[in-house]
Amino acid sequence: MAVETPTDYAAGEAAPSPERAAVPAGPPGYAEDNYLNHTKGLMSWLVTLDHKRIGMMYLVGVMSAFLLGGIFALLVRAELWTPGETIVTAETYNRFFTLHGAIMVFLFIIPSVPAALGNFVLPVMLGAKDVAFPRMNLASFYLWCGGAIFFLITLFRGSLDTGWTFYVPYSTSTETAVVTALTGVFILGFSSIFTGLNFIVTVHTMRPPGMEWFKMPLFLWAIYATSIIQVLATPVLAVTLLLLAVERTTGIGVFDPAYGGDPVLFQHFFWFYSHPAVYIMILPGFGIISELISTFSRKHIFGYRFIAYSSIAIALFGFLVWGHHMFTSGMSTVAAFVFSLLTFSVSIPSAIKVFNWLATMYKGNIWLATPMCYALSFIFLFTIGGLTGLHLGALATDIHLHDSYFVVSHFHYVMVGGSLVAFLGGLFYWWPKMTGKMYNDFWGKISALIVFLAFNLTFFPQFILGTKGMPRRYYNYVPEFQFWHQVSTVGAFMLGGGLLVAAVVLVHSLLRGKKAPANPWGAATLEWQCSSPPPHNNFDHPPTVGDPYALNRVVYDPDTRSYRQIDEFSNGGTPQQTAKV
Ligand code: CU1
Repeated sequence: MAVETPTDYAAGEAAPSPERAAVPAGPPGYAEDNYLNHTKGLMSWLVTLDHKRIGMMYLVGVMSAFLLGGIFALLVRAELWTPGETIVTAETYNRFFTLHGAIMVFLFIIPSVPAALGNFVLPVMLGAKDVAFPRMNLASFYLWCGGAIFFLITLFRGSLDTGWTFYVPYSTSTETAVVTALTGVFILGFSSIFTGLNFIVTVHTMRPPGMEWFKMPLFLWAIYATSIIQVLATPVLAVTLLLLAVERTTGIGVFDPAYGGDPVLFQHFFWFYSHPAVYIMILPGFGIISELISTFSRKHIFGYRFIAYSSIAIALFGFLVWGHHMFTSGMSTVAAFVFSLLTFSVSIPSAIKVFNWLATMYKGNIWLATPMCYALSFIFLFTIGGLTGLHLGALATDIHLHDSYFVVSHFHYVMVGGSLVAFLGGLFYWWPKMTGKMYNDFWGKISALIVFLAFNLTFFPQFILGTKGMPRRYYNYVPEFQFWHQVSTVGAFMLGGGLLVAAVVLVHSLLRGKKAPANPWGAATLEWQCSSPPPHNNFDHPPTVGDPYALNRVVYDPDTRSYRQIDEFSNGGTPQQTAKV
């Protein structure tokens, strides 16, 4: 994909107002001495304790995993172009969809926002120098690498064909490398627990004076709620996988009926983690969207406390609904009814967020920069994902839709339309802060548009297929399903193209982008008060802690052609106010 060399890479390019126009090279706020060049050499990165560098290393890691998982997704869609064999055998196909799911869930989505973006942003946004335990932070990263290595070994040791859920009894009998993969997930679990623990302690102990709980940006509330789930739920998965590995290697009966075990027990244990894990994957995305919607609507976030409390509510309610994955596994009607009711109740805090975002945008001065395009895309796609969840949470319709493509589509609307799109929005939002470089906003928007259209083309047909009875994970299908499968496959390759455009835009900015100002978007949270990229210790001067959404206090200064906090104008000059609240 060739990207035309633009003449200007500044934030405000193609923006509606001239005040948001280009920032000249080397604007105020660009730090010549920053975390990227503070120390030099490969070793200075490998043993770094700087949360920003660890975040960047995570970013490289999770993006590599995303590329690998994406390749398997395209192989799955290519195979489904025709019924029966298109490119590979049924056995290979089972490996493809398993590896796609396992890599995407464990190596990409779970660490993407918290460990990569969160590591970089959380301390700076909080006004802290680093996380509470920098050494444990580095250890988390190396645990992630260890887990990734076990996944790579799995690929070369007979691969894995159980589905990412490792359901028994098949996972105790398949010839593929189940124990190697389980070891990988087990190690990744510890990486996730350590990151969560670190963030909880950081939020409790590292807040600067004035940063009260209800002055914390909503991204921090979301990361905090996510961390609680990571610490409380992940050990259950670890123990479950350990039991499965023991059963597989020693034949001690836990889950497999052939050894006297109970397979439904595995499903209970697995989903006791994996439903909350869905919130590990989506809650940080909610946090990003709250920041983007407020900043790019130039308005104070609507319903701050409701959004903050709803994150905590989702984290707690998320632990009570795991049974909705097993309505057809032989559960009593009473239990199924209770799980269904609780499932509906967890949709309330999610809906609260969506309504508050819409209310924030109402009468806002909306700036359609690349991150905002991803945020709007998120609201649309996540809402479809959420609403189709109601069909699956309702007992009667779930019997029909269970294990069909409807579930596949619902899950991807939440995980890709939700988590991935929010991740991309956050990446485009914080990219100038992380790298000190501005990207081409026009091509960024094009990537957001392609991703949005291609995503719907890929997954909307799957709702239709699922409703008509196409089961998930099947290699073969009846000829009447071929049309929608082909539409979906075309969409998937377009989606790959859209993501490639996004990647080219970002990489291109590293090579040719203009230097970023401290606050290219005019946001009011603390990470924009330090220079871009931030200095080694984040802040040269203690940041001014205030309302994180008081966008009327961030004004455009035409003399320096960048945004500034209003408090900085102490010389009596009247700054031009562009923020409308
Ligand atoms: Cu669930």
